[in-house]
Amino acid sequence: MGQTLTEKILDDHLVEGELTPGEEIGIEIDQVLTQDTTGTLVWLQFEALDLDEVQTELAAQYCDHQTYQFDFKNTDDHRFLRSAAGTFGAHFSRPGNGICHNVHKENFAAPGKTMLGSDSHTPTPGGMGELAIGAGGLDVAVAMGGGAYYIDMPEVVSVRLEGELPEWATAKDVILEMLRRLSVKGGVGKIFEYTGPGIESLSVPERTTITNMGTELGATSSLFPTDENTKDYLERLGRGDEYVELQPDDDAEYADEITIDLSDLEPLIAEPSMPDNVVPVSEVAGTDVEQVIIGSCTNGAYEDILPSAKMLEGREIDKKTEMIVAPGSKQASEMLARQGWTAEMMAAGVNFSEATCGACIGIGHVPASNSVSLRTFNRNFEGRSGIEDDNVYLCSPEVATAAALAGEIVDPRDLADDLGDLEDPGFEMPDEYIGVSGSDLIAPDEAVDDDLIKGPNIGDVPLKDPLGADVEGPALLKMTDNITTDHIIPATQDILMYRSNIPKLSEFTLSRVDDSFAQRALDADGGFLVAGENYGQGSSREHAALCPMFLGVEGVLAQSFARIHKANLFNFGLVPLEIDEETYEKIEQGDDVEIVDDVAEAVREGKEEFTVRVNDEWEATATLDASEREREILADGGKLSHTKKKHDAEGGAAPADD
Ligand code: MIC
Ligand code: SF4
Repeated sequence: MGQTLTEKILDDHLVEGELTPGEEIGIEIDQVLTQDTTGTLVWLQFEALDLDEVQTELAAQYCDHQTYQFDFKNTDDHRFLRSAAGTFGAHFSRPGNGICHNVHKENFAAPGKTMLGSDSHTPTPGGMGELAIGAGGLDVAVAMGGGAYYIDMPEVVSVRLEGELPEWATAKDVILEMLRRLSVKGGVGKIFEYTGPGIESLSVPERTTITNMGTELGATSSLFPTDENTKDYLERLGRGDEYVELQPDDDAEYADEITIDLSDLEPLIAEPSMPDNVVPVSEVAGTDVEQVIIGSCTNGAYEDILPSAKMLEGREIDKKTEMIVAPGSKQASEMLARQGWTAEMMAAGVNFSEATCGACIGIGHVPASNSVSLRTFNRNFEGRSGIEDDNVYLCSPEVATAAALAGEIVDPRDLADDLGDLEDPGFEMPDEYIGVSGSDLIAPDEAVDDDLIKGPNIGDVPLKDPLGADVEGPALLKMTDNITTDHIIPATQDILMYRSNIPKLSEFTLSRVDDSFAQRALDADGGFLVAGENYGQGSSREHAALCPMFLGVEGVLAQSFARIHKANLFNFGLVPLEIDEETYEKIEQGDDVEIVDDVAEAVREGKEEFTVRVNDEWEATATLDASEREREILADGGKLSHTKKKHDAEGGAAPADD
């Protein structure tokens, strides 16, 4: 039987297991990516594991999320990251050089490689044939130390693209259409492999918009085959020699197939406050817009900003609308500036930001109260923009620019009809990517540090005791479906600056849901979180497991979990148990919950169904879906303790291997 492209790449990197969907596999990782808000823990854990040198072909540390450095804690984090990259052998991308996914794509991503990154949008280079997966920082630290990465073999689903995009429809509309059809949990346990004749009409930057936002489907990754377009893109980047042709076998078998006829697509938009609230733009036309932002790792590339610049040339944006452009990389900024487009956009009323994540997580450009903001980003979770009850819509650069011109949401096709001289700007790549001074990307052999520099806010990573026989406590908080990691540990500046200081950061745990939670959890000294479907979707931040652990939470009872978050719960020794809808409905916040068993022993012995006793009155069954490896990690109190234990047992000689 023929193989899918995903299977081919995984096969080349397989160190354990078989490629059977649902079975755990271990794979070798070629490249590692980390960024400033998850990277500090990555390196602190790398250090705690007594690892002393990066073992992967390549590792890159980016400083991109908080580059304004409002507080010395941010700057200390950046200095620590530079020192860690230098000490352990990773490339270092300076603050302001750009968003990790953009800079990685431009400089390092290559067909056929595997990559693990401590950011949920790590799958971005899937658009150029790299199989890239987002993970928690501890998994990334272990992979960087030469250990395998373990996941349940996903189902590989073919997304067959046919036809060509019509005028004013873009790659963003392809992924918005996927979200409209499948929802934010439609991709859990899946890798979407794009196939079919429609691929040919999409350039690599368009493909990476799709693979980037595949994360919003909950997918493990998204992947395109490589072809002349991939070769062409690499050549324009000056890396043509890295091209490898990669295609699935003709008789490859997929778990499922979805067909999208590109020619049927029209401009789409995700309404507040979930990326899958997708409707045609025309349905919300006429809504006043006070802010428009073009940028982020989804649509912040040079090729994404250029259409907007062309639409704005010789025009002015509406007087009551602010428009900001936040390029995804300094290279994009520099090219736009050298070609005169920056000036053109400024003349139209645009403000330029440095190349940063910034506004995507509420750092800068927070919308006004009760206003609508249109963004080309990938997430519009409630409050993420920095203000509660926000109204953030997600769309393509073309739709965003049309709104800036009109002062309200408008289908760009209608705006073009109204204006008479507005044409679809199309999608264009530069002949070659130029610019970016070398000093923004520091290679390991150019490192300026050989020792770690820790500021006063950079603390140790707390360890948990091994799992005990009795696991009981109150249901501390009952939550709904689709709780995001932005709910658990928000990423706004006031909180983000404590990412390297877990005791302080934990004070903010779930504050967006209930600001009395952290204190109540500490007082209870144990207990459970209760949630509906898809608990922990969104970011890869392991802080969303680590902080509840620090507060004493012992387990989560949820109808289902998002993939990365579930792995993070194991990594920090919290028991993730699945419950059915009836149990979820019945259990109340404040109820006393007890797992009836010697839990540590049962976990080690492979028990799957546990009895949960509530208020000593009623019982229900909860399921632990875990591999043998995850059970050992859980029972040892998390991956750090588990790996240290193994390391000690082996006489301290072996590198971490799981
Ligand atoms: C996000 O988009 O939510 C983030 C901020 O990039 C996170 C990483 C983080 O929390 O630091 C992600 O996507 O993993
Ligand atoms: Fe940065 Fe936003 Fe992309 Fe996350 S989604 S990496 S915050 S631009």
